[in-house]
Amino acid sequence: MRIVSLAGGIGGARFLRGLRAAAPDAEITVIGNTGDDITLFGLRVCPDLDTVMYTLGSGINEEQGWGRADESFTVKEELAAYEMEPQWFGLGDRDFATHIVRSQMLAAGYPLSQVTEALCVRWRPGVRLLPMSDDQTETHVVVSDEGGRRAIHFQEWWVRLRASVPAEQIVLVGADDARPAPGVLEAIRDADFVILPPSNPVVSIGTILQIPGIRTALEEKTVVGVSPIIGGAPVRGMADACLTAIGVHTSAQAVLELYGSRLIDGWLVAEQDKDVSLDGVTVEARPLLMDSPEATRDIAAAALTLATSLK
Ligand code: GDP
Ligand code: FO1
Ligand code: CA
Ligand code: CA
Repeated sequence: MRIVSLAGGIGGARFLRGLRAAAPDAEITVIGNTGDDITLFGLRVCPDLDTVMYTLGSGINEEQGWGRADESFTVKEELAAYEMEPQWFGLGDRDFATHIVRSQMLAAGYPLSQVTEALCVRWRPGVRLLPMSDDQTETHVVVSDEGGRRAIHFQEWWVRLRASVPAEQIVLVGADDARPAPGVLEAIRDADFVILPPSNPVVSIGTILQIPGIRTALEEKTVVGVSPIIGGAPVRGMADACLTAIGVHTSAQAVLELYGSRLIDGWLVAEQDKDVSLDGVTVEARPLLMDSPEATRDIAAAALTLATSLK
């Protein structure tokens, strides 16, 4: 069985652990979001790719959901002693090594897809992890404050401002000229079906769908999505602030409508959202909280069963 899954960070990574457990013999290709990527201190940081890699490779800080387990912050403290900015982004010592390897390979001319493959040799995530594109794209957020109206990097809005300032616009800079990374369209074409984990519909899945060619390729396939919104709220994080920015209500119904029935064939919602419906989409209600490995595996198994029945 060949499965393609798109993925953001924490929600995507946790779901993928369940998917790997539910389908141990499947060939899983993950198309990861790189819109969150940022250059800090001259190093290229890819938070969502790393979250997937560390989570599936058992190196993640489980409580936090991002960054390395057993992490220390000596380099960060030393940079702060030089008054180097930004100080609002917490890069740990172990994590720094990943960014150094990545940046060195990028500077030597390797595309991000090959760099990611090289990093995964160490982590053995058990899936093929592809960046959505080798072309650099970055999510920027338009905000207005004392400084006037300006665009800031997504990480500054999310981490420094905790999405407390309304996003007037969320833009994937570089999207128009970006091409899917090598292997992305082929993996979609060859997949038995595609699963959308409960990742952020705007800045994770929505970003991947903006890379020219990806959405159209997915529309040819059987696609089953898992709602990241339960009972009108995100389970974790500030997806509601992202949805508001694009004029979409925070509900399992509105996220399904945002994706649309051209893309989605099956949609898993939580039991309290069982009234969700859209013409052309099969909706099933299930417990959707990924609060244990078993519960997460059951959610992934339900998505696979639904996808198989719709194929
Ligand atoms: P990020 O890149 O780290 O923000 O992670 P993702 O984009 O992959 O996933 C974030 C989304 O995961 C949020 O919108 C959450 O609502 C959703 N999420 C987190 N935990 C759960 C869960 O247990 N169940 C469901 N259904 N969604 C979840
Ligand atoms: N999230 C935070 O809230 N604060 C941090 O200092 C932070 C550092 C960080 C470093 C590496 C990494 O891979 C992820 C990191 N994150 C941090 C998480 C991440 O920036 C965001 O949660 C996602 O990009 C949003 O999906
Ligand atoms: Ca993310
Ligand atoms: Ca379809």
